[in-house]
Amino acid sequence: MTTILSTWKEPGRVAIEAAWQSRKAGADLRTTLEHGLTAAELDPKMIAIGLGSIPNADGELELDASMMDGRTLEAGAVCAVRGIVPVISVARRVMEKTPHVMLAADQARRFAIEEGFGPTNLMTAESCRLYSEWLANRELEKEYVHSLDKPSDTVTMLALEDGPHLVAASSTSGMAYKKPGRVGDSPIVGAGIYADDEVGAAGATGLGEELWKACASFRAVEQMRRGASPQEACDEVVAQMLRRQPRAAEMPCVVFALARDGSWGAAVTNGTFELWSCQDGQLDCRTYEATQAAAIM
Ligand code: SD4
Repeated sequence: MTTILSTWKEPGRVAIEAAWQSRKAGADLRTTLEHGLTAAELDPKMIAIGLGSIPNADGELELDASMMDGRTLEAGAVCAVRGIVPVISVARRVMEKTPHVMLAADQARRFAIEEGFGPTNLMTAESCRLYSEWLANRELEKEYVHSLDKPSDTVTMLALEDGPHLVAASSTSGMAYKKPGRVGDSPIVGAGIYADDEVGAAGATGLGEELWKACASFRAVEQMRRGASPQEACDEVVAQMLRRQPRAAEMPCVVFALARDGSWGAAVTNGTFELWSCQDGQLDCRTYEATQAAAIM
């Protein structure tokens, strides 16, 4: 049995369908998630991640991505990379071809170019239009206000196969119109993703500053290590965020987890969150609401 999870309705569907196609054709879990995220990154109509997503306050796309293998605890990540897609593939190469975990900004781009990735203009006509609109109204806007309307600028995926063996991966354009150089939780091992075959895997999406401070993914996996179900683990992480981090209540902060026995759960601090699942090709999309975690505070 192969189980794949993927965040957010639209980009999540593109990613999970592509991931399953790849898996069906015989891909291992790393390649399955790489192909899933690549499909969403390269789709110019998908404003969530990669090509044609929402730029920073300078009108430039800065992308973050990460991958972690639960068998070996190997991990690779890139952050604030401009003009390269798919960044998930660059993150995987950092994991597999360097002794490091993360490469940043221009030096990550240089590594990607050395690895054969071609520099690309990532702004589409639509992302330029959205940016111009934002620029024209920016005096009226509060920082991150657009992100409240468009929370789905990240796809985080978890995958499990018999063994059990797990891999986690994430790709993001980060917060819409973010300060140039800003990096969120998604490429940070323990914040945006975590995987350990001894226990399970977890991922995060939403307001990255708060998820990072909470070490959300690592904490969810550690809750499961102590015996919590994935749903209990996510509820506890979110409840603690709501108790200790007032900003976490203002925007969706999501943590979701997949245990090595194949069960999974998710929780969100504010609003709603859609999580796709695929069990040997059987697709489902479930909506999680903030009320459940708030209730156990
Ligand atoms: C970030 N966590 O960069 C990402 C944003 C996100 O859906 O998940 N949006 O903070």
